[in-house]
Amino acid sequence: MLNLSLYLVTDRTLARGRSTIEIVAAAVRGGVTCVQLREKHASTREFIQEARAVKTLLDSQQTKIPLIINDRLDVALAVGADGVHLGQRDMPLADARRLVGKTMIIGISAESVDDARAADAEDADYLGISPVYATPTKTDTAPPLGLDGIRAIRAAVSLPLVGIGGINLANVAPVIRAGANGVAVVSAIVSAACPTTAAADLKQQIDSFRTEKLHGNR
Ligand code: TZP
Ligand code: MG
Repeated sequence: MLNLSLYLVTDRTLARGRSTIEIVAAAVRGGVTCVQLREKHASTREFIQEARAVKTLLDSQQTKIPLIINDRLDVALAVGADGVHLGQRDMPLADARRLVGKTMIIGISAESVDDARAADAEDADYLGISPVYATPTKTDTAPPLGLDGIRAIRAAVSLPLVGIGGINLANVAPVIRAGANGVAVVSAIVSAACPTTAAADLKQQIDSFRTEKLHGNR
């Protein structure tokens, strides 16, 4: 079962000089349940090299943590990653699915209810709801969907939902309460003084709200 509760998305430019592998290792110690390697400026060769290194690290963990590659199905295939994450301007979901069938997890960024319905109809494995809050980390986003956007998408599809954009310890709880299965974060972990503590604190918040939901306390 895919656990998307705390989903790390990497960004080497926000890591304060630390390497991506260092950040991923620290975040894994803190309890992230999924890792997306996001490289916007690396050459294909560098991207593959880094993806292999992250895969080796994740494969050495006792608990299986899936590796998802941002944008590039070819890189995901080359390194035997668990999945690929595609935005609305990346390779169309139908083409990606035709190329890899059900052998790979395919996540899709949904910027609207229409995007969510379309990805659901074409058999996405999960949706990134993007962006939930305003964020300086990605500048070409649609306007923030907010908690109402999560509720609307939750009502429209039954796929697993991951909120992304501007999420941190102070605002994570309402995202889960609004119906997201998990949250994806960049700066809240990658730029933290201690990525392990940052991940552990977020995980604790998320798990406590997920448990509350399971027990019907709210
Ligand atoms: N996609 C939508 S918002 C975003 C991405 C990659 C950036 C999220 O970064 P942060 O630092 O968690 O706001
Ligand atoms: Mg993309």
